[in-house]
Amino acid sequence: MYRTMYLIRRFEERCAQAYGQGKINGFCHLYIGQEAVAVGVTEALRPTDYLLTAYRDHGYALTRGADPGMLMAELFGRGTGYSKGKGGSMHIYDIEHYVLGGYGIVGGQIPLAAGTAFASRYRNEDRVTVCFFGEAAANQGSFHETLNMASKWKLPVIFLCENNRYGMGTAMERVSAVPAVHKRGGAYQMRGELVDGRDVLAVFEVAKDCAAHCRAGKGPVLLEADTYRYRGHSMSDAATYRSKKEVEEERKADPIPKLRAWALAAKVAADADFDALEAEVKSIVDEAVRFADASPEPAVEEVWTDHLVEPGERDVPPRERVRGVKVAWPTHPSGQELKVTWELEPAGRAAEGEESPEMRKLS
Ligand SMILES: Cc1ncc(C[n+]2csc(CCOP(=O)(O)OP(=O)(O)O)c2C)c(N)n1
Ligand SMILES: [Mg+2]
Repeated sequence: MYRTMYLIRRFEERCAQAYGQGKINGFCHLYIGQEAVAVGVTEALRPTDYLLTAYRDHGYALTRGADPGMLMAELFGRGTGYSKGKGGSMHIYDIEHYVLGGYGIVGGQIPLAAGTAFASRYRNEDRVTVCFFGEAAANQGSFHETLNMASKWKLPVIFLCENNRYGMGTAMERVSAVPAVHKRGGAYQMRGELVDGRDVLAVFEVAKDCAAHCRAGKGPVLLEADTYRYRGHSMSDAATYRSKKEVEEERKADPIPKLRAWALAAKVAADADFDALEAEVKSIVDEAVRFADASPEPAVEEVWTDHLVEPGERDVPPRERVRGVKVAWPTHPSGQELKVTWELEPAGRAAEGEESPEMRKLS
């Protein structure tokens, strides 16, 4: 977990540098400070569980094992990137690792997550979907509409709200009638939980429990992680809406040194182990930047490709295209093999449904 959090941090520090050098264009949102959330959750899930997120998305792909060089190349707009440089920072997509984007529309990924969860139930696949979004997205209509249907259909989704306290420059308390997002689960008879998003081990434990809840057919969970981003909203934000002192205070709870201190105190690792890990990660990130720098721009003709996929057309796995390695590609049962055993609860019975503890607390 330390290695992955450190990898995200180093990778994104190099993104900031590359942005300043004009190698990354357009929007670029950094995840620095929030690493414990992606890492704790990913460790608690299976590698074949679906993952969707917003535009602050580089770190999730790294937690799933995406190729750092191809990821950096995508940000640099190079042809060796995951989407041949056509997606860029906000639209990271790595289907080999079940990372289904990267979305720039706030809250846009939330209904899509209900769709993937519906698909896995329909196909009788034992898969959980985890959908990450910010606290500002929880004020979007798509959030409420999706929670309603996901709860009604008992879809296996973890709705994971990363509450970093700001939506661009707006503090959550200024625009929310219910700033504690996890409490909103009660409105939809849904389990709601709050976790310290700076503590990777706490995130891991609660996410494991939430995934078990979903796999047991008990329906979705709304999990809120209390976290903070140390950088501006995007690379072009000077973050004047919050004080330096506030950021300094928050940095004292940085999840990376926190895990190191815990491991040293528990004597499960020594300083030398961390130093070796950090050196290894630094060389991986150096190599990623070298690879992206040396990669060609996509050919002009690429403007006309990949817009539509014909039925049955084979997609070339990105790592196969770029690295020439054989890639295990997700497959799904065909229509013939579908055996749908899941029945939707008749509408009339909803009123008899048992009240969730959250609902009881609120009423
Ligand atoms: C539908 C929509 N409205 C507005 C925007 C502009 N916008 C981009 S990010 C953002 C703030 C989102 O904040 P939050 O959901 O808390 O995520 P965070 O950036 O903090 O990770 C806004 C309003 C957008 N991209 N899409
Ligand atoms: Mg936010």
